[in-house]
Amino acid sequence: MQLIKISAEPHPVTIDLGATALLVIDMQKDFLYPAGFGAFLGNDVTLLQRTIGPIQAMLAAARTRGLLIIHTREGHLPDLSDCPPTKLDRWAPGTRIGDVGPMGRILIRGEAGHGIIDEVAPLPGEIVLDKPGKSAFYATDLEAILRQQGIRNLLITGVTTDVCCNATVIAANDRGFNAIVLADCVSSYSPERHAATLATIKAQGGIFGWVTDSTAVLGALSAA
Ligand code: TIU
Repeated sequence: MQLIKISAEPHPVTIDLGATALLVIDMQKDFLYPAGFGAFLGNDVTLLQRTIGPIQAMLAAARTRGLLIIHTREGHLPDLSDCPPTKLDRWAPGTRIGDVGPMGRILIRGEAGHGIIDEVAPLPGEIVLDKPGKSAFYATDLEAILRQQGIRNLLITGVTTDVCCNATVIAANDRGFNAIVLADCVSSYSPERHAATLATIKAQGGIFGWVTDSTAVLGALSAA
């Protein structure tokens, strides 16, 4: 067992590195690049780009320490058989999942826009988990993988804070995993929703988990 103590809110958190995984959520071109899904929803995708440097630093540290690394990608099968109609029909035709954009069909597995951005690309041997929902636990093997690997703590990074990161944190908490969110490694298309989501996660003594940042985690790792 190798314990590290991370400064966090609402209080410090001590974790065993052997039971800890780094989760990199949906760092896909469709969310971070212009003319992808995020942009079609009316968002300024540049707001997400500040996460890239801190996530690169966390990936480097996790690789050095041999932490389990799991990258996720939101997306659907080409025939949309795994995409509920409710996830399509709220938006105008031409901007929906499966429609054709400059990076291929929006949020469809195998298309260019569905891919993870080069800056945080997975290395061979790292898990890449395709998910059809916002939560990384919905209709995926994530829970089984974590239990088989003896993981209890999740370092949460990726996009967006309020949507896929938040959905995953809530699902992780209900399944008995400690969710530790790195504030500089997550971002939203709305700074207000980013702040509100982090405030909710750490409220009430840490009702969903903890909020920290990459500086605190990297500091704790180098002190270990
Ligand atoms: N719209 C938005 O903020 N996010 C998503 O649709 N998916 C993820 O957060 N990955």
